[in-house]
Amino acid sequence: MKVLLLSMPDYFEHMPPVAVRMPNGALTSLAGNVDSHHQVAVADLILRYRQVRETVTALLREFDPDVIGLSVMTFQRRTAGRIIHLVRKLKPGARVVVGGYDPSLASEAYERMDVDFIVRGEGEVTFRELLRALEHRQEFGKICGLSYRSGGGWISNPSRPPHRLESDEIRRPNRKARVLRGYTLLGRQVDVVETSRGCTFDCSFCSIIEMRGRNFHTYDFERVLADIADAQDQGARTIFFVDDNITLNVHRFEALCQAIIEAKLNRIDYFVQAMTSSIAMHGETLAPLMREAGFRYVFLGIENILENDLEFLRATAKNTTHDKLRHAGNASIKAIDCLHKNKMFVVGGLIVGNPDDTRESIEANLAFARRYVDWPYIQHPTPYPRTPMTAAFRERGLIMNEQLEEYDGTTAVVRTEQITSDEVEYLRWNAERWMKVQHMPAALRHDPWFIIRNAPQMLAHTFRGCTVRSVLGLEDNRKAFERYKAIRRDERDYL
Ligand code: B12
Ligand code: SF4
Repeated sequence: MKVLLLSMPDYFEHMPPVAVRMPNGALTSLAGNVDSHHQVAVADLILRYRQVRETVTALLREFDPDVIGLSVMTFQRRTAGRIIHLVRKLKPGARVVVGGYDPSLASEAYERMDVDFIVRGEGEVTFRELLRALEHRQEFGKICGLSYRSGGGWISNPSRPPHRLESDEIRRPNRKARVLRGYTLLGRQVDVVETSRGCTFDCSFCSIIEMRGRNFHTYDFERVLADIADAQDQGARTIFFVDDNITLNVHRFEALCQAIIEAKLNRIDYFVQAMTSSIAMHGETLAPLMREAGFRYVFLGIENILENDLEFLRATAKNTTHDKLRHAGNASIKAIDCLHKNKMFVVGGLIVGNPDDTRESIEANLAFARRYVDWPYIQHPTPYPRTPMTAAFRERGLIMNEQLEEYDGTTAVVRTEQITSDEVEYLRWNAERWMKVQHMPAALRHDPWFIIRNAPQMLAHTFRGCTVRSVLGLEDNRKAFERYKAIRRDERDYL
């Protein structure tokens, strides 16, 4: 069978396609795990975000797929709906399958859409079994993790337990299935690699626990190194580890750094997401190893610097450090210092606009970001399906916006008890633009040609809505903010 797998083109504020166009790791993993006689094409639509209709149309004509799979996050649901509509018009006989976080956690929404199958949770084995059943015209009833149409309704088979990632249960991704080119992270070809899945924490804003429960499973290093080498062979010079929480087992992470060094795969730039507590408590040994292994940017889940907010986000434990005397304290500054001393950059993940936030508490977090982090990744709490945080916001009547295409993390869709969502977003937007500019010289030193060629476009993205008058302070910044919001609204219309 011919299978076309698509990821959505929707991007968000901190990932402007001029600088960041990252592959979707799920699709190549699915492609690597179907039976080998199927022909699979993977198309990441972020690579053609301005020509989505044309690209999908051309792919359907040229490839003529029997099965079309879409990977969807919540803020991409509207775009997914439009692509499904297009696919149905152009290829009415093809089967449409959806998977990923949104179809898994809000499957009822997809039951109302024109799709044939919903794959809930991890997809490799479920999708493999689905293709077998389609090929041999078998029943779907025994395929765990699958929802399918039957008669006038839907049947949801029992969930599939999380994969343990042992031996060859999940084969390596098939990157050769990609049919579009142009992945980049600041001008260097980027790829994604997984070393583990899952997390045992339960932050209230995170979808991972509802998606797969609290567990942690790892791939062996032999597989991970082979996967990195494959990405490198395909041209990658930068690799993003997409693990949910690679720092959950620090000793394993240290050993992984060591293995990367020994395998001489340390000329690649690595990006990773990390917990502040792990870095703060183990940084003395871990951070030098990370540096030697090639880690360059570390996304730190700081979440918030105030205790009340951390409590609301259920992120206190992962942001607390203990010293030898068992004194506890916030781990953020210690973790940041440690990374800086070892010449790595900190992408500071903060969440502002929580229910009890005031203007002062938001300003305190923004001031922290200005002072300590190299690249701000500040978001607003976003009520994604079935997270505990969504229930808390709903109970308090603080969800102000139900337009899911705006649930991109940097659009404030909830208010606090004291300030409006618009005000929350304005405070972040106003501060964050200038923090991003501060990082330009460091980026210039690393990738001079890319920055010289693309700085105007990058600045134009960061400052969209602004005019010379607003930058010089001759016009109320709120007017620029209103223009930015209007531009952002238009950008979301991908087809
Ligand atoms: C790595 C990552 C990123 C990376 C890379 C994204 C990329 N291009 O792949 C970066 C940092 C860029 C990123 C950005 C964002 N992310 Co992100 N990200 C993740 C993370 C950590 C891992 C995802 C991953 O690659 N896993 C590995 C792959 C193999 O697994 P998987 O994606 O789950 O896919 C499996 C199944 O879902 C299923 N499946 C998936 N697609 C399909 C399709 C078909 C047809 C089938 C059959 C099955 C299937 O099968 C796959 C294999 O088992 C998750 C989870 C987490 N712990 O936070 C969040 C997560 C996916 N991100 C999320 C969000 C919201 C975002 C942002 C909007 C904002 C943000 N929080 O940063 C942006 C938007 C990006 C953009 N397009 O502009 C949310 C999604 C929530 C939701 N309900 O939609 C998550 C769950 C985090 C959270 N907040 O809880 N993200
Ligand atoms: S530590 Fe990270 S992956 Fe784990 S629950 Fe919290 S946000 Fe999600």
